[in-house]
Amino acid sequence: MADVRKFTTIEEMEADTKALVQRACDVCAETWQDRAEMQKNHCKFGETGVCCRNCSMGPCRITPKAPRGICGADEHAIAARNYLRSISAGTSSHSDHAREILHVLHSAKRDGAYQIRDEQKLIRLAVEWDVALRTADGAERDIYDIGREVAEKGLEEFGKAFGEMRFPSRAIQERQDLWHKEDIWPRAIDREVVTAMHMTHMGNSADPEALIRQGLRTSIANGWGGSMLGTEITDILFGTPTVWTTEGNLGVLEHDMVNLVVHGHDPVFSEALVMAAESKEMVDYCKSKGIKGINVVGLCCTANEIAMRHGVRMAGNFLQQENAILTGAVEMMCVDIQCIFPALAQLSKCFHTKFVTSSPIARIPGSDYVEFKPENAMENATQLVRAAIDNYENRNPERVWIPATKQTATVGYPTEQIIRHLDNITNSNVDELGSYKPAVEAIKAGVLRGAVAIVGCNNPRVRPDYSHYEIIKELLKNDILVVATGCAAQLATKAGLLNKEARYQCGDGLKRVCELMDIPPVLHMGACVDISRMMLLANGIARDWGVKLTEIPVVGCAPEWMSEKAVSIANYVVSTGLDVYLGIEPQVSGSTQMMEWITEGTRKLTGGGFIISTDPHVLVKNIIDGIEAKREALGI
Ligand code: NFS
Ligand code: SF4
Repeated sequence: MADVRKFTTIEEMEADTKALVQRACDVCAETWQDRAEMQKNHCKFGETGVCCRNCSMGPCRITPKAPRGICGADEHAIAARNYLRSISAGTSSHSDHAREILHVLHSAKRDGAYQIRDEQKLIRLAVEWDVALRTADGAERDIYDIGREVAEKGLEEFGKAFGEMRFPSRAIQERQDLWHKEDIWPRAIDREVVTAMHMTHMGNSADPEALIRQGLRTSIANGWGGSMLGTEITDILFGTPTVWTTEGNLGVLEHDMVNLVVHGHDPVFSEALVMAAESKEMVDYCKSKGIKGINVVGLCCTANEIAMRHGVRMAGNFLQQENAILTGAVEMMCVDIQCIFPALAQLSKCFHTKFVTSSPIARIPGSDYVEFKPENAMENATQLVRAAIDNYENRNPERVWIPATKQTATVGYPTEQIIRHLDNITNSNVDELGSYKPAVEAIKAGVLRGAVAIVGCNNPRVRPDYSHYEIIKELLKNDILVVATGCAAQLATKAGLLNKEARYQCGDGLKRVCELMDIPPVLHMGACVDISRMMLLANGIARDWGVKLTEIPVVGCAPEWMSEKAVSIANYVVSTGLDVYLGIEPQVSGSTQMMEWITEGTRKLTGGGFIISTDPHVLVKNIIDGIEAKREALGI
């Protein structure tokens, strides 16, 4: 008989949250649940995108009685400008993160804190970018010299004076031609963001089409630029992820160990902390205090990064960040950039938790600020780990409550790993090594109906994690493979859907594919910057199939998105020719023209568009219908 595992239900997760929030009341602390209540009845102008404060004649708000701002901008211009600014902010976040990592590669040394771990990947990139592998006299170049030159070329992508960006030429010819024809091939990352800010300044573009087009171009600068750089260079520095079995949810915190939570996005900081915590010096120091050990766990996308490279356990996703501190069992929370609640500073003061910020990009009042630089990485990290150990004695056992809930998860499926698993099932057919052809064959045969990339955040506008959960479960039943990143991947972890046993929840076709490939039905592809991996996956499937990207039964879905990064991501997925199903409405609904642009207009331009429903059951039905329609159009 099939061994059907027990998943962790949303209700069980909610029971833990409820108990933790109750503890916040006990110590007079406030949580996002309280603040969401206080913010209820959001401003309708902001919510629908028709408030403009781009100059000090305003703010101007559009109503039937006041249909234009003082300068004459209408609701379409205002909503489109606000939307483009969101895309730009999202593109900036992923890309600036990538820039930092490029600088780390540039400064990497054989005997330094950061080394080159994946030389093969570096060499492949060097070849792609015409970086010489040999010196003029034919000798092999030092891999660190190659690394430096690749880093310089990568940094040029941000601000080159002439020409266009490199990575979009990784896309299949049809996409490249389209990006050129529509004039949305980005020139340089910083340039597209600056152009977007310029276009939206008072007295410039008021034409939604022009603003949408710049939005697409800016988003490609992210997905086929900043994010792709972030992923590639992180792999080169820290190793391309491989499969690990790990655990997820707050039950990974330990009663008798020092709990150090790393939260944010940039793996440079968290990698150093993991290394420091594993060092003999710190392990011994911990023992000398009579403590069992140091337990480093991750939150949000940092968790995804280090889980895929070290098997480090994951404490949870975005709306659980306060819960971690509310357990009373966290000695230190170290954060770097993005998705960090400023509220953590106050909340941690209600417990013994030290809250440490580390980046000039994310300064938070009330935190301990220890600026983190690659030059002093290990020194800083060791000091922080020591301080966490020292703080253990301040833990008040009476204030500790760690929920028992956790699940095992198999993580770490970048494209390279997926290909490896596909190779396993092609047996002797050498021609098919290194290709997605077996996956294409499975889709053509209908064993697999298609694939959905489930990505994005949590958002208090909807029941946290519920939409992710309902949508994923339904897709699996319908033989649709799920690839996941970000906080969506964390939900899958907490639920138990990243366990290989979850195949028993799938339709017969998907179950068989999981058995043949020895994979879970939800593949963890990493952090949100790694959605660039998903673009390469879709691109590879279209290439090996010999069809257009718009034709394959592969789509994106962000059921609970909230950040501007997500707006940029959704746009680059659409630019890549794939439909995106959204569970939260973009804030442009005050403009009929903008609603038309994001759902239908972009489809005419790029072949992809948004399908929106705040009801997860409706949304998943739309996804399945969309996938079946693509199959029908292909005649399969
Ligand atoms: Ni993505 Fe990651 Fe989570 Fe959303 Fe934030 S952690 S980069 S933005 S909230 S998925
Ligand atoms: Fe008002 Fe125009 Fe200024 Fe915006 S740019 S605040 S619509 S006057």
